[in-house]
Amino acid sequence: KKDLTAYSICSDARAMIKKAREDGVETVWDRLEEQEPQCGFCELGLSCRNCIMGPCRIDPFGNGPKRGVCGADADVIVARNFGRMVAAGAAAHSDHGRDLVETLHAVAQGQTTDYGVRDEAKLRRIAAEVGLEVEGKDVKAVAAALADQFYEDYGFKRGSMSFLGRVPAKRQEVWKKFGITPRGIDRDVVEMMHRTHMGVDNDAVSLCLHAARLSLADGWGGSMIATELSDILFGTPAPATAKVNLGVLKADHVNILVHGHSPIVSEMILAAVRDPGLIAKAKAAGAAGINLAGLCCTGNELLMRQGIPMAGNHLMTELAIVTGAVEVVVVDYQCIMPSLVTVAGCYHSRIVTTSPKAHFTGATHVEFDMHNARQKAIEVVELAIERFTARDQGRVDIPGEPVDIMTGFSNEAILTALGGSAGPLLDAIKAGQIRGAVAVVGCNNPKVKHDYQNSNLIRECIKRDLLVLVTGCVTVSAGKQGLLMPSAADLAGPGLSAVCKALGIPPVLHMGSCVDNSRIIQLCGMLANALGVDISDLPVAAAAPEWYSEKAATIGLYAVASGVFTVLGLAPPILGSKAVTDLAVSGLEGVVGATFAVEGDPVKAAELIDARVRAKRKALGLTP
Ligand code: SF4
Ligand code: WCC
Ligand code: FE2
Repeated sequence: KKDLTAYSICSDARAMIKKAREDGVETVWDRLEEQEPQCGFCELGLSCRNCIMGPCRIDPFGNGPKRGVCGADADVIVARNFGRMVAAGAAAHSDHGRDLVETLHAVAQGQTTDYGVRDEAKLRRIAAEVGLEVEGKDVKAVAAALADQFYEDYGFKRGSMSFLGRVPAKRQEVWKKFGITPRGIDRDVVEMMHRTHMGVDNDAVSLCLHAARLSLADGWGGSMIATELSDILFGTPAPATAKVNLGVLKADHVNILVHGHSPIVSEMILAAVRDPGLIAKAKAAGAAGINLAGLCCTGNELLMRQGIPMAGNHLMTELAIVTGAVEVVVVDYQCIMPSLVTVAGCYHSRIVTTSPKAHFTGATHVEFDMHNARQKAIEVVELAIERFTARDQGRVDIPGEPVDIMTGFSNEAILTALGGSAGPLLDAIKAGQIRGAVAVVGCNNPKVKHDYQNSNLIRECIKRDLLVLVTGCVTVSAGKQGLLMPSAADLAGPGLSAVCKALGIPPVLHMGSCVDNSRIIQLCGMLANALGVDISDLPVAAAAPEWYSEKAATIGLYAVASGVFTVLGLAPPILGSKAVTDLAVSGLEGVVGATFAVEGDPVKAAELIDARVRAKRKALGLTP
């Protein structure tokens, strides 16, 4: 076995990997080792299972087959595989968005009392923005009209998707020129499945352009709808402080973790843990109270809006259970390792699944819908209290002390902090105090040392006076290192540091969950509009240093297709095709004004980002 320091930079992670070994619990790292060496054909994108004349694979060294049974070459196979990957990511985000549209619809029709509109002002603002009549209408009527309008974004009934008005005119021209304006979320995802069936789209460039289009249907469509409706239903985030790392678990409390993505479930669990009757029951069972903490993106949703602490990110999900202190992990969908059921089985813990779309063999299924959510959440908390009585305190080990973080930076909150408009941010950028902005987002991946690339890239960026925006699992990577507090301004370059100290904000702003990358792309649109330029002219960049998921591939592609240079810490499975690789790392510059780069070293990645920022600043007539 490798030394513990090889796995993670976090002391809480290392302590729990050690405990997992002692307790005989298998983790993600053990299974990665068992899989190695992983398939080289698949890694390069050169294997195809799209029909049963196959499976086929192309020899990357040129000695074996150059074509699949149908005649598809390396370029077509790689492009098709990548296209399906992007489609799956868009489907995940957007189907999550659909659940929020259905919830808003149910609220509007009076079909649920469990949910309601918490931010009516935002509801009215968004409805007006997308062209609906709001004057003189009551909240339910506006909600009904907005839900109907968003339903149409999933199909292809109207000419244009609701939020394309947020896209700067110059960017819209680029999309029109290359035929990549998204038309409808479901339509563009389905079309990729169609195109990648045997014998349909057999040109790598054509496939990649459609992948770009469907990613835009996610970024400016499904994800954006998920973000905006979550704010309307659960409140628009505002700055607050909270805590992070496994130390947020409490040895004397009933501990419940929420994991997955949608606030529809986690918000109901939050309401239930605050129920005085249930708290009394927990006390009667011998606990000091009920403690709720988050994992992954639904954790981010509760953190952003409610200040609920974060126990960890993707690679911490198994390890959180290894503490022996977790009664129940409530999950909905996405990024939930099926191994959690096995890990829970080694302790007294239970995995509770809640979505009809996401069953896990061996888990306890408590299905949530719009009409029963509050009641089901109470049942889950009761199960957790019952489990507490089965906990073996002798096996409990909660490592470390929680670290303080600042959260809640929605675009609304950022503009408020700046005094109402993007003007002061633009002034700071023009003056070179803030040289640019970098979104550092995405996951963990056991192929790289946990949190190392995420947190070190952030350090390198802020040193260079680049404001950093984080979402998803990077939030926890940054938070545990103290980078989400105003005191981290001391680690920033002199310009950024001064701005942060004047405003009392951290140099790294937490903007939410993965679907909330839509906030960042919207902010880019606002900055570009304020300057009268395209997004690709801005001194901005994005990075996903430790990404693992199909969703992250989709986010990366919509960032690039929106004009944002994007650095990936691990290569996507496209290297088997020179044509697709060349397009990704250079050819796209001439199409959408941005490319991907692949760089796993955080210092080198920061240098690539810095070079982009310099070039863009120079082109805008600013000091580099
Ligand atoms: Fe092989 Fe072509 Fe079928 Fe893919 S689509 S499995 S390359 S025959
Ligand atoms: Ni978003 Fe990546 Fe976390 Fe899952 S929760 S692991 S996609 S960053
Ligand atoms: Fe996520």
